[in-house]
Amino acid sequence: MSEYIPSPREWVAEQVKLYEGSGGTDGLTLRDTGLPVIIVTNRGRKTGATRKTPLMRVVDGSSYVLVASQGGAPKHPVWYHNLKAEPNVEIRDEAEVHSMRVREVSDSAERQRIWAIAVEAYPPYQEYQDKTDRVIPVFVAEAIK
Ligand code: F42
Repeated sequence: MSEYIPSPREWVAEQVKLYEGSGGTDGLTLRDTGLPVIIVTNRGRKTGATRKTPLMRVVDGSSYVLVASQGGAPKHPVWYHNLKAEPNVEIRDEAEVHSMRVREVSDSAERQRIWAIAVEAYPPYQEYQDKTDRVIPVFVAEAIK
């Protein structure tokens, strides 16, 4: 296992600590929204270190949908580039951990369908898209067969 480097954002690092430290029984939701969160464990594309990124839990059948919204910021989050470089990840959903591979959704019809699912799960995604010039990237994570 490579070294784990926590997020420099304290509230994010705290959520990971609580969620993972409890084995997926505590810290499961985003702040005061009550909406569920997953933890994506991935590799840093430059450091090779283990990174852990909490994201909203968006499900499409047995796949997870990962939305690189970063609150509608002008730039993609760093984890977007990490996932493009190394698509094999682990996803913790409460007490379950799945080995998965992500792919960015590029087909526009597929993106439209997936985007609607994401916004239903977490409505602020639409506000984030409306306030930024970039097209917010969306990944689908599927179990490694
Ligand atoms: N972010 C989202 O984009 N979407 C969500 O649905 C979402 C939900 C969510 C729920 C709970 C929660 O606690 C956080 C949530 N976030 C969500 C925030 C998310 O977890 C990330 O914090 C946010 O998206 C920002 O991601 P980021 O990867 O840009 O993080 C920054 C702050 C960061 O960690 N930067 C590191 C640093 O040191 O500056 C870089 C870490 C890194 O990956 N480095 C790479 C390496 O090799 O190790 C190299 C980077 C490079 O330069 O290529």
